[in-house]
Amino acid sequence: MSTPAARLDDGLLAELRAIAGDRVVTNASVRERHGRDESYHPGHAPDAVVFPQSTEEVVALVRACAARKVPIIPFGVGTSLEGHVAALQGGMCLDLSRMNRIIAVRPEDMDATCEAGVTRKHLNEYVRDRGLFFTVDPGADATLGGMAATRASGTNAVRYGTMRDKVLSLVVVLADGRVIRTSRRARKSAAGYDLTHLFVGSEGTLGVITELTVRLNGIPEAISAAVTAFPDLASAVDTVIATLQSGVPVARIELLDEVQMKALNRYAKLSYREAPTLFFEFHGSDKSVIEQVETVKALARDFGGADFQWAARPEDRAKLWQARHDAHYAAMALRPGARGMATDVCVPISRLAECILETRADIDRSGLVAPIVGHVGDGNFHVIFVIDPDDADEIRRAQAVNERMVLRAIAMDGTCTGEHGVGYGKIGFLAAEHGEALGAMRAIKRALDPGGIMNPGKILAP
Ligand SMILES: Cc1cc2nc3c(=O)[nH]c(=O)nc-3n(C[C@@H](O)[C@@H](O)[C@H](O)COP(=O)(O)OP(=O)(O)OC[C@H]3O[C@@H](n4cnc5c(N)ncnc54)[C@H](O)[C@@H]3O)c2cc1C
Repeated sequence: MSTPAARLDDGLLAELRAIAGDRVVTNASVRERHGRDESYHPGHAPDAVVFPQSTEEVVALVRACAARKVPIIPFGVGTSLEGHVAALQGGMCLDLSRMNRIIAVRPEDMDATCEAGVTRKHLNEYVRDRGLFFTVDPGADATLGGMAATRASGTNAVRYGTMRDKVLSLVVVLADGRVIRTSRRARKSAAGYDLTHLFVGSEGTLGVITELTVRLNGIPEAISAAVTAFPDLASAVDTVIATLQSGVPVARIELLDEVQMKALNRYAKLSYREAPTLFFEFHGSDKSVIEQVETVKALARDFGGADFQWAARPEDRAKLWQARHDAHYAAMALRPGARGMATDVCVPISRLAECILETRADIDRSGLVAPIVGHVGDGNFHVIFVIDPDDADEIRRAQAVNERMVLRAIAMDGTCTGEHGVGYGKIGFLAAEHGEALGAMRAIKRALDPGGIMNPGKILAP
């Protein structure tokens, strides 16, 4: 694969300005903000940030960069966690946030077509009055384009699926400026290669997503949430497995370990028990929610879960889930001045208890501060290492625990990342996970981006 060496020079800058005018920005603070995500990975500022307003503008901007082999890094709102938006070789950052029109909502088909810069909260506010919601919830108010590009999921994927399940069709500007639509709106299709799912999870390395059609769901008649603490991590995870095996269509089932619960209590002035805890949410009719709750309550009791705290009113539920979504920032607050190194793995559910327990023991042996939280219904969990960014030894120890955790997950037939993606942080693990299949991925990259200009240095090492 050829490596783009070209920098964005004054000649190209003039061309970009002829296309997008004063929406081409070279101010240092804007460039720096666009070269880093929410992770601990060092940022790399792009040479310019451009804010396109239409697919046609994206085409013109991509063509201008492609002609000079200048890198292009698509950008949503920068909430990714593995160094995804770092401009490792400089180039043009394409910030899609001004492409934020909701083009169509079709209640009868339960889908919506949006520009890539629409955020999930924006879409949800827009469709709520029609009794619909967009289910994928990674906590952060990310763009749909960024969520598709990272194959994001989050708390209610256990019931409703991830971006892989929710994206019906994409409009993509390829690395040479050609525009493709990956599929029609039909709920299913057997017509040719599945390009939609090729671009979902491609992290800006194959093209720029400018438009998405996503599936929506009906807002359930009844929603109820609950929190319950367990004597140890194994009992909490066993409750998850028993819940899934019993067929209860639980909408959310989240694990927070005792370190995370302590962090939450301190951060949000709450008074939860500082023990491994499960957060649940149940969706359905009034009758079915009551049935689900009773079943799970009985299962949890078998594993020592006690003191179910219920939240049926919307404001109480919002408070409960806010506490869950605050997990990252609560962990940071355990050590003022620290930075978060968030990492995730995912394993088959039957290996989840083993993987979490071995990882918890490894963290404890390392002497690091690192809560575990997880979308455990999917076998997915996160470790948030709370590290001193100036302490090289501490960073090294955290990276070593992370590496052991990832290799443990892969050895259990799991993956190095269930939802955060690869960026450049997890790039070193893909060979262990994919083996020969990595060669097929390289062939796809070469075919769609022969100049290697699309977000270079991500997913595949140059
Ligand atoms: C506190 C916190 C908690 C989180 N929890 C979760 C979680 O539970 N589950 C989860 O899945 N994620 C989680 N995330 C990460 C999640 O927010 C991001 O991965 C998100 O999906 C990225 O969207 P974005 O708009 O911020 O994209 P960015 O971060 O701007 O970009 C992400 C990647 O997508 C590419 N990209 C962006 N837009 C486009 C486009 N239009 N076309 C092509 N490529 C594009 C970029 O080049 C980059 O590689 C969390 C993040 C934070 C900060």
